[in-house]
Amino acid sequence: MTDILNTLNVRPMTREALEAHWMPFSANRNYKAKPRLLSRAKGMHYWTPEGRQILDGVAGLWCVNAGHGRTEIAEAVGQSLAQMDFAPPFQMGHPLAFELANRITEIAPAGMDHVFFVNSGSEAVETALKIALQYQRLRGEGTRTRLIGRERGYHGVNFGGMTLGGMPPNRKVWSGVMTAGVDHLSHTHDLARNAFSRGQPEHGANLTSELERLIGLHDASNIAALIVEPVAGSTGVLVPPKGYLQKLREICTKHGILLIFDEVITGFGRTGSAFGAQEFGVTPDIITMAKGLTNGSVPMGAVLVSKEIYDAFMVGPEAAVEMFHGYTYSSHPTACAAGLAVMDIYKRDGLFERVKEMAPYFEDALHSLKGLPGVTDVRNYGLMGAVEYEPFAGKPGARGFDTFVRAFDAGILVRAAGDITALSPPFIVEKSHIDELVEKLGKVIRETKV
Ligand code: PXG
Ligand code: PLP
Repeated sequence: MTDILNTLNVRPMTREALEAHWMPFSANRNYKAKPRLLSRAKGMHYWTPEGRQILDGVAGLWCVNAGHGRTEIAEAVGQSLAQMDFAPPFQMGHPLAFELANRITEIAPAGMDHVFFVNSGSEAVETALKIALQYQRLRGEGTRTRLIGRERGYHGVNFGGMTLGGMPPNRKVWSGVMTAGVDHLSHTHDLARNAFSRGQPEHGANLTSELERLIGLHDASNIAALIVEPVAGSTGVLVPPKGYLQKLREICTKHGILLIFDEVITGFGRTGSAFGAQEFGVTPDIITMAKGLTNGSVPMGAVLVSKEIYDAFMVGPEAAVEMFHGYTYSSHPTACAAGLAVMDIYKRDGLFERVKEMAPYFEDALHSLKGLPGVTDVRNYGLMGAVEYEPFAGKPGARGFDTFVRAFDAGILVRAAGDITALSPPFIVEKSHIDELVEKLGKVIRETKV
């Protein structure tokens, strides 16, 4: 195989060569002093430029659900690029976009049947919020401008999603210009009562009473939407307590508040169903998705809405634009081609069912880490899992990062979320891969120097 690094004249990765690239969400100086470079991927593995094999325990970044190096995707993308590199998405269209929207609605919860394309999870969230606000105006409820999120939620990094998310570092610096009129529910993470839960924890459904409290405070007539992740991913795999999502749905319906599920991580099989909505038996009004939509191969996100919402927009003069929103790269043909190839793979290989098959083994393996020094919790759902640690004294987050770095040295890729190690392997994972992941992570945990 010819190496793209040669084809594109990539210079040797000296310290100097690393300087120009300002890396996202990274400790730039720490990384550049001791880089962790990846240059190839296939199946369950990455390889470093020196040829060291790394087992992928997080599907890249929760996105490579079907495993790496799928030739069908590469071929679809190459052919699509050669046939038509770009098509303007405004007032114009191309068949791949319409087809991909159809394929998504085929696996979506019943009644959710229109898709708006964007380029990332963050854009999906901004789009969903704008749809929610305009929808409320269109149905004559224009006073509904408040939005509600949840602590420890992650909804991307743009202004709306950052404000609605509940990650303090993301909110602190830009707090002065954050979206007005936002409130938050408490998160559901309760180690005192739910530590070492397998699947959905028993305690916490009563936290939904906070939504009723906020409705009492602000009045329902001022609230447009609630956004939550069915399982919070980025902040460390927070599985919804039994009955919690159902209760949120009931309250939203009763008060005319739209329920948005941010399924950027949980979408496309991660929980064992196409969407968390189906897995937990709760149909929201809007679903945001990204990541697994193209198996991480080409940036793409989407917003799925109910027929009721779409129909509310289809009013006014037929030649008038219904929503003043869209991106240059909305429904980009390259991304659509990737998405279509991915939908075929998920279906043909029965990958969502495979999550259900592998989940019990993954659960048992992960929970075998209970009792190791410093481990305060192990939790899981589908092929999402997390191990939480007692932080190093006075250094929150340091233990999670140290674990991630030493795990990489040991040959496994995991994700640090504060003092939590998150795992979300590709759905092609075999029992032997799970054994290797847990064995190596266990060794790293045992060798931690407190
Ligand atoms: N919503 C959710 C629920 C997400 O998980 C986004 C929105 C934003 O998507 P984009 O494509 O704009 O990144 C995400 C993304 C982590 C991690 O460390 C997770 C994400 C992104 C970066 C890091 O777990 N999720
Ligand atoms: N900034 C300028 C000056 C633009 O012309 C555009 C799009 O035309 C944008 C930002 C938005 O870019 P995008 O559509 O890729 O989100």
